[in-house]
Amino acid sequence: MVTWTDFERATIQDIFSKIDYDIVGPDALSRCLIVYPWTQRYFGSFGNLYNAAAIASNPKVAAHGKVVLGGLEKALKNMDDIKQAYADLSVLHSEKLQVDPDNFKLLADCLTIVVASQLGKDFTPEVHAAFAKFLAVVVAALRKQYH
Ligand code: ZNH
Repeated sequence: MVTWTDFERATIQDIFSKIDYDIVGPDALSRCLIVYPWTQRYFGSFGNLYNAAAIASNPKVAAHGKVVLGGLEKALKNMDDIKQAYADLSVLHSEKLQVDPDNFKLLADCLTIVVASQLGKDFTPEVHAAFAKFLAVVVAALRKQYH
């Protein structure tokens, strides 16, 4: 059972209130596809992922980035039981999409970088630590239904 300090709760809420969903989701997903190109294999239906410029301007990548951020919002709203909130999403990634779960961490790292660049000096080590914990719980919940 994950427990959160008041600081962590307030910080996670604050991060989500400050970031621009329409930028962070698309930027994090496109960064993941560029930096870790093997993650592209799951997005065969997204058309041209030929180079960094194509990925960054691909409307399907942008749309899916927003979907992923919507997924994070679900975790935000269910911080006391992210595993339960993510049960169906975990089954989907495992059984239907067959995404290698190691990739969740890679996308989480890209999310961290993009959020850091949006928050600037507000992304202190303490804020970073709270966000890292949140993403670790999200990644663990996504992995939960893999066996
Ligand atoms: Zn995922 C889908 C979330 C990661 C791949 N996703 C999805 C969705 C969501 C998500 C919400 C939708 C679902 C439905 O529809 O129902 N993801 C998510 C999150 C994360 C993720 C939150 C982390 C953080 N994914 C991921 C990765 C990958 C993926 C890493 C790879 C690499 N997903 C995916 C796919 C899909 C999804 C492929 C499907 C898409 C379409 O549209 O088709």
